[in-house]
Amino acid sequence: MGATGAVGTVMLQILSQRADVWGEIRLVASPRSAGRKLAVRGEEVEVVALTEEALDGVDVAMFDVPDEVAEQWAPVAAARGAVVVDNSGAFRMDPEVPLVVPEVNPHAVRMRSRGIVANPNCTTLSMIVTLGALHAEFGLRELVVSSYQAVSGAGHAGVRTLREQLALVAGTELGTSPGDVRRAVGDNTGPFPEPVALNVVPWAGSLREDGWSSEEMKVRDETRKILGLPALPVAVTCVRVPVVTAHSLTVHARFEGEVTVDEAREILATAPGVVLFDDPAAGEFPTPADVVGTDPTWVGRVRRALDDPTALELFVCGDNLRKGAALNSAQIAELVAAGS
Ligand code: 2RA
Repeated sequence: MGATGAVGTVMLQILSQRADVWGEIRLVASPRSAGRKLAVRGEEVEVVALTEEALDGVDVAMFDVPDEVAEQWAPVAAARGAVVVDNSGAFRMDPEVPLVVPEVNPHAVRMRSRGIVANPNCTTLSMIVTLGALHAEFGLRELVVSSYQAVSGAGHAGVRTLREQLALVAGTELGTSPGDVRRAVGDNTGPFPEPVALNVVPWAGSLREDGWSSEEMKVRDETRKILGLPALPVAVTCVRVPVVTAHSLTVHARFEGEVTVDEAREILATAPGVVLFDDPAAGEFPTPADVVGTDPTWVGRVRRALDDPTALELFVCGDNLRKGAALNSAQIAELVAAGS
């Protein structure tokens, strides 16, 4: 469901690249996109509109649709016998719906009494595999993170907006006086509250209580649920940056006892789904421009906190459309298909 969206498009590539455990793959989208033909597993498949009949005979339904569509249709799909893997925010905090990251809490996939398994938000997913590996060894006690989120997190509209704004500012002297970028891009801020070209925007999502954004609340709540730490202190600031794809985060993680960088590096070097890329003396650390299009979470800048021997500082970077969305959904679906 949502085959033509930004995540759906990547999902078709991922389903075409991974071991093919699927029989029929049915592509479903809004009536507006019905009739389009899209390639998956080397075949052209016609997109059909989302109806009850489109769900007939489906074993696993991967949803990447807005919250309100998932809220309405995921229970319909589950009632017709499908296990739903949902990438919306509609069910993530439902106690009867597991929130699963296969490298971190694969066992949770079985606890799906509603027939729905939730896929975390891309910002949480971009750091949680790294954090899960460190938590398993050291016992996480507190987290402070800032995100540097790519515009594709806001879908095709986000990417279009950045490209249009870049075209308006490229080759100019803009960015040197207050408001000059804003005047150049006009009202064309798309899904973002401020210009994103030549800028950073300390906002993602919608307004929640006391000035927090929905995105910040998701990172906190989802991290707690996935790691099974319901009282974990988490402080988050989410920021949008002029990057097309791949979210990055700075992470300050405090653990139960003293930690060393050597131990942390050993854990990260062997953790499934993580690549340690950390040699600042050689200019080596992950950046979105290098990790985009890849599957792992990349981690670098591993340091022990200067003022706290129980804390580590990290920089993590991952493709928000792959591990941050479609790949994690596909991995969950594969666990279900394998009998979990
Ligand atoms: C964003 N995390 O980057 C959101 C999308 N799920 O906007």
